[in-house]
Amino acid sequence: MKRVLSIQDISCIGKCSLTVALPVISAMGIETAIVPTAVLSTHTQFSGFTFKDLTDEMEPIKDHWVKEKMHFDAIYTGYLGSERQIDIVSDFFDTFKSENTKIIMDPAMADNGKLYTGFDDDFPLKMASLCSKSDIILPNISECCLMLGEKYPGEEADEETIKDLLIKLSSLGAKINVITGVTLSDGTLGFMGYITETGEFFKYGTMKVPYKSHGTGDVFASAFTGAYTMGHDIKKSLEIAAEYTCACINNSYNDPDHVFYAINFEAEIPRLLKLVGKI
Ligand code: PXL
Repeated sequence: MKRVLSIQDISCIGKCSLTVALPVISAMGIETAIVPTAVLSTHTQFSGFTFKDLTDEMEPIKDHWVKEKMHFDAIYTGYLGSERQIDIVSDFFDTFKSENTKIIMDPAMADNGKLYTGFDDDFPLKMASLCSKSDIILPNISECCLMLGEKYPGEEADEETIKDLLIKLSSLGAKINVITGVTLSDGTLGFMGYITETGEFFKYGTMKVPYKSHGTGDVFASAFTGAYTMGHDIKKSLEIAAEYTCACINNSYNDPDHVFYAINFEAEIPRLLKLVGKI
């Protein structure tokens, strides 16, 4: 069985980070090991959330796994709670990266041009420094601009603007650069990508559902990580992730009982399994 390591927080209520990565990647038949970086009562879009930092546990966990000779087919990072955690994650990459370990980074920290509560202005630059160790990075438009120190062009930025950002993003050193949450010229919502080595652009869009919620990037990155680890190629894995995320958003949109803080990712897991060819 393939084994993925996911390093991000546990938001006890929030349907994001590890409470998405664990069920989604496990459902695809992949062992999902975790390093929880913090425990929050909810994600940070609620007010009054609690936050227990787990940074001090990260290195002892790593040291134990070195003794156990653990191997990971992929390491997938999401929300990280502090600059020190970024340094420790960098050590995890150095320690566990082997020839066939893919490093997937979702620099989850911002939306609508603004950093999430709790981060200071230097944080995106620190996150940017981790990109050079990644095979693929998956920022949204806000995260991309903050890491580059570029002006935020808004959620409706056109394809030329996104291409320009992708070229700049590639200078951070990742092999494949993908910006999510992009409105394409045909009115669909999807992603645009750029392969650093070849200079090739690619893109894919799905129906734009008029519904905005939280944790969509986490659903996308988890589905991508699972599909890619299963052996689908990068573009196909990104397309599967886009189709699944769109279905989850649409499910919430059509569900009068949907919660405000996340999307109905659970309801569409059977569709994801069909998309990856598991059922
Ligand atoms: O990527 C979403 C996310 C993950 N983790 C925490 C968050 C958020 C979004 O707000 O607050 C703690």
